[in-house]
Amino acid sequence: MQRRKFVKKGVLISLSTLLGAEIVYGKNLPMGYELLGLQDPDPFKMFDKDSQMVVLNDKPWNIEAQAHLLDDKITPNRYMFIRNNGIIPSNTSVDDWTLSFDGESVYEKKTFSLKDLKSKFKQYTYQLTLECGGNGRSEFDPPAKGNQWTVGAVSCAEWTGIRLRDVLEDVGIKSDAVYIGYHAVDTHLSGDPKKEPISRGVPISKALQDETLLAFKMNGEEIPLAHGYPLRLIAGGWPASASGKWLKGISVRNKVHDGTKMTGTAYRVPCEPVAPGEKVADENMCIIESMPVKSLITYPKSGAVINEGKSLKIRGHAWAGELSAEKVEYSIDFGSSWKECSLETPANRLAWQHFSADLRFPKKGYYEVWARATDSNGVAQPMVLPGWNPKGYLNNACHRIAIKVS
Ligand SMILES: Nc1nc2c(c(=O)[nH]1)N[C@H]1C(S)=C(S)[C@@H](COP(=O)(O)O)O[C@H]1N2
Ligand SMILES: [Mo]
Repeated sequence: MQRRKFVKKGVLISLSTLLGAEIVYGKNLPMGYELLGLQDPDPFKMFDKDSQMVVLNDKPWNIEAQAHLLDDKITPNRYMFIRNNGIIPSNTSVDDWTLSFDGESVYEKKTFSLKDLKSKFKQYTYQLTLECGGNGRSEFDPPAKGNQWTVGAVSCAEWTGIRLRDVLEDVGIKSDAVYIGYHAVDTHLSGDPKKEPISRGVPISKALQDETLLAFKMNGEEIPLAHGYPLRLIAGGWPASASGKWLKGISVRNKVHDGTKMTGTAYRVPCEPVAPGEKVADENMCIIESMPVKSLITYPKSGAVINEGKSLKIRGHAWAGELSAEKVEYSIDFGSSWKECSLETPANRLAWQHFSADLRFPKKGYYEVWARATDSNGVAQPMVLPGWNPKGYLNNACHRIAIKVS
């Protein structure tokens, strides 16, 4: 007689996380059983997100914030955007989680248990800005295919983990190492277990930075499932696609990593500017590295009404990839004059910076407040849409909000 197979404990735990409740008789569930509660899920409950978050796609789940939801200095889970290329794994159990290092540029493959990683290496905590390369895509014309992100695919949470550098030192890498690539356990939309939904990476120099983490905590707690539980690579300041969730492997490569979404037009832009709509050959597309300078007004919410004679305090964040923001200015006259905001220094490298200003309006009427950040190289955000590119990446145009004085 064949024994009936039951759902494993680790799977049950992840299913419970997705459902937001314990599956009381879970040990009776046969393997492969489809729970009704997961068939028509409420994404806000399932992912513990605020109901003002905007669902752009449910297969796979892609959810963005709105500017005013990102007002916290450190982004809490409920306002953090979700970007998935495949299906969120349900077999994530910390108990038997491992991370393997392989590739041309390691002497031999080495596997660590998550427990070992946590106990063997020193832990660090940093606030790290993660912005999807496609944030702002919805404004490009001709339009680019993909999730139509407006401004909400950015976050700055506090991540705790160990330095990838420390582990690479322990593994031992050859001098010809040029890139690392990540491997994860989310499934391809086709369901084909041999296909990876995404496997990106960063040059070895970025991998060896202090702030590049193998993270197992977000904002002081276990990483929420949708954001990479139980282990995630974090490479702040670069397109967030470089920060692999549900991390199971790191390949140390002797050439530029060629995993899924590293090649062709994925996360690449034309090396030289092109006219909108122009076809660009693959060999003329360059990998996006550090993200460009950008800012977001997070208070007040666009459309706010204030009384005549009252001043208005605005605030928000600015970030600049590998660089820092040197100044943030605002304009209330459609960019013909600018005044400086006060700007805080970052909590650490690669964290977004907070700005604020007290605004006065000359009389009753309609205004728009624009914000413009300048990075430490003196490069400012454009006021109009920057270089069109086939996949609609890197829109760092100035953010604006509407204000009525009555
Ligand atoms: N394993 C895995 N890692 C991934 C992805 C993914 O689909 N699978 N998406 C990437 C992309 S494109 C982005 S923008 C960020 C989004 O991170 P978040 O969902 O935690 O906000 O995760 C990156 N890491
Ligand atoms: Mo992304």
